[in-house]
Amino acid sequence: MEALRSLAAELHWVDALKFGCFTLKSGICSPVYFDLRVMVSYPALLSQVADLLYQTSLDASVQYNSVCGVPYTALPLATLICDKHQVPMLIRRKEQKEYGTKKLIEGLIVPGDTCLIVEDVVTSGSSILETAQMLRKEGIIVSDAVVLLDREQGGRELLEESGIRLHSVLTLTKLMECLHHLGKVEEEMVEKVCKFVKENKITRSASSSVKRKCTSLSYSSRAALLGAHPLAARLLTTMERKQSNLCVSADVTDCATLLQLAAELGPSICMLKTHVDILKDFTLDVASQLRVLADQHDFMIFEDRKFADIGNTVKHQYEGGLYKISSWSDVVNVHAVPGPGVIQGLQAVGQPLGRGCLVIAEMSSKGSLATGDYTEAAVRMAEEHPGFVFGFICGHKLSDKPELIHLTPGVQLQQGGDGLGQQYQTPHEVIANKESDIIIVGRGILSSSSPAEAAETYRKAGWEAYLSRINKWQ
Ligand code: S5P
Repeated sequence: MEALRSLAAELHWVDALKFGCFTLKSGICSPVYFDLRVMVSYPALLSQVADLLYQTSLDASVQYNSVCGVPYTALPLATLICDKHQVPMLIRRKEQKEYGTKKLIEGLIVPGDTCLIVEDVVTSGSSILETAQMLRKEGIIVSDAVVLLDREQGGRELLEESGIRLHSVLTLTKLMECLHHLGKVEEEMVEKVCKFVKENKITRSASSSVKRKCTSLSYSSRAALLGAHPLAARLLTTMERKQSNLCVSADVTDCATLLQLAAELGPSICMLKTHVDILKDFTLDVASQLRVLADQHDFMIFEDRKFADIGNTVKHQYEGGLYKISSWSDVVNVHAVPGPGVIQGLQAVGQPLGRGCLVIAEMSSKGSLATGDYTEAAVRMAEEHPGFVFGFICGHKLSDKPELIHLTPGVQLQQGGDGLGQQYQTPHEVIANKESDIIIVGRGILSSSSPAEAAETYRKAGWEAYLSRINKWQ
């Protein structure tokens, strides 16, 4: 008990525990917030915590061959434990590469070995679970996790259901008791925190219902959702009617071929993606002809312009110049790198015209920097502009908002690449496993001797993958 009180006092002293009203990701106001990352600035505290974590696993008689810290806060803790007790360490990569063979677990992987997971705070247990799943994929056994602080909001029970026993140095209740005993918090705050914990338990049904909601809904039911962008609603309706989640990337260099492709593939697609700046003979008249074909066959035009400048510049690029993109293209896309101004600039032009925009949250190319925190920031940026942004370019489902549409490029019937960094996943992988909504296919179709037949093959593959995904939940 003395060790725990001294730990509580230390954590309080370094400002790792904050009391007040903190808005969580879910929008709930929490009376307490932990910022345990600051521990790295206090080496004595860091080793004290590492020792307590080790002792806790020892007390519970946990047997293991290696230790893996959940990134990032627990990485130094795992390092200290491994160094002091000479246990091999495994590192989980935080930036989950969606393409290629980049390893997700670094270190010597010995299938059949048991790994102990180390974490700083557990709320729902999802970060531990994610780490466990990655280790288990490599054949490593995960049966125990040790954590500094269990917030007692249901994480322990959810982990138990996945075969992971949770051992904690401190629970939130015990921590509050210690702080109260030390005179650091008032009785009133202790009660407030206890009440919060009781009222905010995360249960299996609550955590899976969101996932179920997004991945099991049909395109047409998502079209009817309140909050769906009108253009997204129209697109989802078209997809259901044409039984197509196929966007063809018409990367051709002359207008005659572009118009011919649009006419031939029109019945099979929900969207046609263009790069008008690679056309050697673009005219606005061609854009008008393309518009007529789009309306006739009910597909959307997506000019893959990838805007990436300040708001004022992209406004001009979207509206003016030779291409006058906003006058004929339903959809454009943006890089998140300039910050929200790029969306606001485009929105000023596009929203009054009923256009929509996609945020590039991930890229299919090898070595892409659009991963991890960048991707998360891009998703937030999209969610913050619902009037104009209706989805993402990405490798897998990123947002739980069912009204946002995920489009994935880098798709072919066989996995592989093109020698210039492009990486391909199959339609089934993208739609059924990665839970994206639309496949974007270029050369897989264009290089065929019969693009119309190839488009039908891809349409069917994408549609079957979609049906298998939603039927899984029925
Ligand atoms: O990350 C991306 C984003 C896009 S929009 N990776 C991509 O490949 N694209 C585009 O999708 C790319 O510019 C090209 O037009 C298309 C893929 O073509 P494919 O021939 O490799 O299928």
